Amino acid sequence: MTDIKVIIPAFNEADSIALVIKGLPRTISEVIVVNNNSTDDTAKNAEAAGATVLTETRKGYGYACLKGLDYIALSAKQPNIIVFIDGDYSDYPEELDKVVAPILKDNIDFVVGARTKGLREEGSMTPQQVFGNWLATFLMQLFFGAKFTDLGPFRAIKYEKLKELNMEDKTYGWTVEMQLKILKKKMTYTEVPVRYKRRIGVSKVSGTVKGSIFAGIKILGWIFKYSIK
Ligand SMILES: Nc1nc2c(ncn2[C@@H]2O[C@H](COP(=O)(O)OP(=O)(O)O)[C@@H](O)[C@H]2O)c(=O)[nH]1
Ligand SMILES: [Mg+2]
Repeated sequence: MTDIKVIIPAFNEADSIALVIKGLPRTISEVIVVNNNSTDDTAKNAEAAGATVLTETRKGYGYACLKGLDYIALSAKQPNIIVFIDGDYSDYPEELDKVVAPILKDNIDFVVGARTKGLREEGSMTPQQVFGNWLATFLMQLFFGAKFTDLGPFRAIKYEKLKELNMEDKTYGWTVEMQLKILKKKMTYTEVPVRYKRRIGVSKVSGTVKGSIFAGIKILGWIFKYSIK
């Protein structure tokens, strides 16, 4: 039986976190919510919905994901697959089966849920987010011949492969770092189109000027770092 664990980084997602957890297929062995200094009921609601709740006090998306991985490394039973999904209910958690399917059926190492234009709700991604994703994936194609079209947060990877990546980004470079390392290590990957809707609650990243600029710099920084290697 394939063991799948889900990691959800969450910062003030009290109104959406339970919907994400409950929307995931029942076949998941553990849902791990990494609460990052939330000042609302994120932790309480996640626990009530059946998730394992971890606390990471250092602020940052990457810090939260790394905390989840540290926890898994120490747990009794290691999973075969790790899925990442955001806590804001923008993704459709029930699409998890679709996202992991290429790993299960075709033995692919890594899958990105791509928020394809026709499938995402209008306004679910900000213009700067659409542009940033386009630019990042365009540069990855130019420099590395990559076939990604998105840096979407909803993604699945074989646990053994993820360990080999030695992930280190502490903030919003997390998604692009993973994709660049997949390319560098010549692991196999694919994308599946996923739906995407307007989030519940307020955006912490792309909906803020600071978040957008910071994320943009981090993402481009990773790409240029790899392009000169
Ligand atoms: N752990 C952690 N998660 C964060 C932080 N900022 C945002 N998130 C989470 O990361 C996900 C994406 O953030 P979001 O605000 O939706 O960004 P957007 O999709 O670009 O608008 C959500 O699940 C947030 O709760 C943070 O500093 N730490
Ligand atoms: Mg979001």
